[in-house]
Amino acid sequence: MLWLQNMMRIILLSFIVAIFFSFGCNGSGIDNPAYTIHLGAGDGFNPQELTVPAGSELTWVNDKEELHDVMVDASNIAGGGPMSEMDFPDGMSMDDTYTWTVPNVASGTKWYYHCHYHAIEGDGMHMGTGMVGMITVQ
Ligand SMILES: [Cu+2]
Repeated sequence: MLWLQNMMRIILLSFIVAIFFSFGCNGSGIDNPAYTIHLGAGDGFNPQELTVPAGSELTWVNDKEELHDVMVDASNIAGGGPMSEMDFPDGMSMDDTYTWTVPNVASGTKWYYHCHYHAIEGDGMHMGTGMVGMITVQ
């Protein structure tokens, strides 16, 4: 019954290999760095500028009673970007949180963004004025 023993060994080995790869290939989504940006603190975004690895999870939270939002500047060169209007069409109220995941793009990619209630947005290559912020990929 040597063939049976060998067969069992092969089945066991494939099982171990399958388990190994199911862990190894599932790297994304685990332990993505998380950052919190506060809205309204000092009449702006705090921190205003943030450099983060691709895949980071950014959460904006409104600490104040005033309505705010998070809008990528319309002329921003990199596509996508944070848009709290998707979740909060009437603005973010106190304690509302909006989360956006930084896509896997090249290091140095930037998103300029603003609060449309309290800022004039930038030209796509600079921050605007007022309540504005910037995300850079590490
Ligand atoms: Cu605002």
